[in-house]
Amino acid sequence: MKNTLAIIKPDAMKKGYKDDIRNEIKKNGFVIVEEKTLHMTNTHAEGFYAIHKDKPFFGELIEFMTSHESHIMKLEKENAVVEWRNLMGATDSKKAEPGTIRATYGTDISMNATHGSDSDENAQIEIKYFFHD
Ligand code: FUP
Repeated sequence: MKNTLAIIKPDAMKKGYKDDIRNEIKKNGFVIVEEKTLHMTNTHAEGFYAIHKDKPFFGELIEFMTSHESHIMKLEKENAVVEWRNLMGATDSKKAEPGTIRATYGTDISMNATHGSDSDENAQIEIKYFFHD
């Protein structure tokens, strides 16, 4: 599978890291096939993270994702899901390996700069969610 969904989250957008992160993505051999900047509504964010709706951090997650614009990208590369997750690093920016995007541009487990689909199946669902193709 060649595609995945990447999001530059509100924390990184607010800090002006959009171009730096896009450049890292391209430097690492991904093609940005489609992209758009979007200020998520509650409906967008709650639908996107529906799988986490019973988690204790859900309210905080929705508040964060609707706090500012996000930049949403459909990426293409061989083995895109795994390659993008490797480039992002661990979910918690404090634990992410040095040099990864989350270590470089994120702060902690909630403000972690970027999102990436976790499976080919979810990548297809998430791409459709934001790019109605
Ligand atoms: P990931 O697949 O790496 O994005 O991580 P998860 O699906 O486990 O979590 C989705 C998002 O929920 C994370 F990006 C940030 C947020 N989160 C928290 O805010 N607190 C937590 O304890 C766990 C996740």
